[in-house]
Amino acid sequence: MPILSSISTLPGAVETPAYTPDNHGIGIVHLGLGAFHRAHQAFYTDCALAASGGDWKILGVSLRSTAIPEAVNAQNGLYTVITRDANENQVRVIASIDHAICAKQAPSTLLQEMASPGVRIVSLTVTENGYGIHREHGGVDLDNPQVQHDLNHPETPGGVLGFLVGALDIRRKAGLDAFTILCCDNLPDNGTFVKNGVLDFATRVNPELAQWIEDTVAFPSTMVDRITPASSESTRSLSEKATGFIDELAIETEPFHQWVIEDHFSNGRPDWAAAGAIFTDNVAPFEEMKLRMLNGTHSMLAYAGFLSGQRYVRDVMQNNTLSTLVSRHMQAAALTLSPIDGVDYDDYQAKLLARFSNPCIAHETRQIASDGSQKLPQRIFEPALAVAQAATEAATEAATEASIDTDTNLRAFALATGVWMHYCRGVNDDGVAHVINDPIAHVLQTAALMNTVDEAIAAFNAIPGLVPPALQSKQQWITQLSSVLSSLRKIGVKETLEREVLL
Ligand code: CS2
Repeated sequence: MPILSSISTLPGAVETPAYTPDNHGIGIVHLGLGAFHRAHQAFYTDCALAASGGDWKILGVSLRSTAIPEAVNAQNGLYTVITRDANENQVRVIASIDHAICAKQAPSTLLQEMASPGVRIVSLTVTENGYGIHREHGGVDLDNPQVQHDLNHPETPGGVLGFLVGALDIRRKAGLDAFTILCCDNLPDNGTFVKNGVLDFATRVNPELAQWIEDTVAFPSTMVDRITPASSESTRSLSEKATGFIDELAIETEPFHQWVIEDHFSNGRPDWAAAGAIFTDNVAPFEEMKLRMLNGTHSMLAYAGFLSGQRYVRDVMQNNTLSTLVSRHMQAAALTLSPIDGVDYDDYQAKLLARFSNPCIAHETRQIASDGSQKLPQRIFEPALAVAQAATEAATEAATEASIDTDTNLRAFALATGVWMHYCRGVNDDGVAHVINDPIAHVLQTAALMNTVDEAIAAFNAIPGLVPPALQSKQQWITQLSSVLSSLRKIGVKETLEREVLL
């Protein structure tokens, strides 16, 4: 079977780009060429090119992998997106990626590409852990070996900050306009997060460069959403059957997609609204809603589900105990949010439950369980702190009632934290070992394996930048967390979850 590399020979049932890919130049460099980017920003850009044209094709960059760029180039940037739910499979070929390079193999080429005059946006999906930015103080993480390397070798960087600052330096010296830096990772206020890291890095290189970046580079915040599991053999075979071609880059995803973007760009942008992107001047409430209701619940169900032997999110949703806890977590998260005009949280929750239950999306609990130390602060600890703080304020008014409500609302977050800590032991209740995929896996495992519950909680609390000190100091939080963890240790995951439902 030939490799997918042209849109002219595809069967009629496959949707093809409604524009001529060769007629459009590159306007975006994207760092992080994984499945999520291919299902989300590249799809939006494909729609924008079809609707309004422009030189907005994407140069895709893998920071380390050589396999993905090789496949992208062998396929002329083309790949299939299979949109799946119980009703149908829609197959569409996307052509918005022009070509790709591996940053590790060709750092100077990438810097030159990022500095080329046509590039007006550099976007990123490098995961929460991929920035080299310190989560506590927001500056560069000087303990990160990649950051150290890039500060010492600015001409051949390997990390995100090194490339961004290096390319902006070349542009400034050449008298070119800056590009917009568009963070598309699940982090609160992600534009400001990256801005602080970039400015700190630039200040260490050259304070004048930092000032120029501050004056000219826009860092819009964004909220991105589309549930996209890692591709599998079955994804590739679905694509082969539909297209008649081999496609190493095929992805499966859900019909739903959402992109809320702060409308603040240094140098223009594609017509992403053509695919439904929402432009606003305040992304924060949308991001908080998604991080707490979708991602927070995802993390809880990933640990609870994985430890109860559920492989996929859709299996979790078929289990009465787990699905009750899923709804309960979403409700608790919704209570921590401020209202957004035109958004009904009950409706948002109902849609999330339906999305999680999509029988055609094979989203592994193991995949979501990765990098907990990078995800839980914004997904679980921040809303837990919001509940605990609101309780302190209310306590002066109606002490007893407020404290009962707080216990109930805090419980959901304590459960999510407890199952994560239990997961971090690296074995399930039957003694079967699992790999903890996390940059500080060893530290987490040591803490989780402490003899007593109190010692374990204290060890997690002592990990820098993880549990906010303000939350650690709330007695109600510690009481709820230790009750969950004691139960998990004493009667195991299954029974703890069953009892939890009855509370
Ligand atoms: C998930 C997200 O893996 C995870 O941590 O919670 O990747 C989630 O699927 C996306 O944010 C959905 O938009």
